[in-house]
Amino acid sequence: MLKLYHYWSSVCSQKVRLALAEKNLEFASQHINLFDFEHWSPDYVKLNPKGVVPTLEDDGRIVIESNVILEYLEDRFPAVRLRPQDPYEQAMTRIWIYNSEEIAHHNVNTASHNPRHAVRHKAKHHTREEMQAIAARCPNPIIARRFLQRIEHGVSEDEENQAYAALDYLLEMMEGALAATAWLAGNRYSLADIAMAPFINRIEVLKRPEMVSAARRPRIAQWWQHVQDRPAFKQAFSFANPDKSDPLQR
Ligand SMILES: N[C@@H](CCC(=O)N[C@@H](CS)C(=O)NCC(=O)O)C(=O)O
Repeated sequence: MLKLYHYWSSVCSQKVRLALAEKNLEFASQHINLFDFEHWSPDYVKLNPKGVVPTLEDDGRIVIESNVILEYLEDRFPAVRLRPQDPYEQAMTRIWIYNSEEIAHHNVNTASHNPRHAVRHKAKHHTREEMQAIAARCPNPIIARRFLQRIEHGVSEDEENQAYAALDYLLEMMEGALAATAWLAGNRYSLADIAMAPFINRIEVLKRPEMVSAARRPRIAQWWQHVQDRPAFKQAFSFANPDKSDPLQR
């Protein structure tokens, strides 16, 4: 039995939901509300000592890190293959999985703070002291420091600009890769596409959606349409926000 601990709009959770849907795998869903800080509760931290989502449980065995979960699902449930057979295409798959972690994730996270994360924190009406007490519960010193820094100062314009510059650079590489093949690692949809798709979805609702527009990056725009046309995409992204008080619903 598979169980996924995830948050509806978390890009890392969306990757895993995409792979589960492509592989037609059923799973029990445990929504972890990041803005009620459920990911720092003692019970959840026992599963995921980093205090982040997603976490996959497979018959009592725990796997963390979205990209590791993608690889795990591929090896454990190979009936629907999402890793190419060709060694070069496998290498390209690993590059895009790596890019999703090295470049996409933390820069999208930075760019998401002011328009998305801060808005939700504000809607919860915590006092500064309450937020500091919440940070003290975070098991991960890297995330706790970032959290404290952001509740005090937000994300500066300069940090945002740097994040967008990194994303622009990544998108340019992606546009280049899609000149050669229909999908990121070859002519078949793969874990490479799954690792990147949630970031394109997110960029569309941030401050510079033109970065992925058809006018600016026609190959990415076409690829993104093809991703969204997949039934598994529709299934994975139909997971609605259970928190109806959340000001954001995409
Ligand atoms: N490298 C990790 C990153 C996990 C991660 O940072 N997840 C985000 C959501 S996409 C999270 O839980 N953030 C909570 C926080 O920063 O407080 C993975 O890919 O699973």
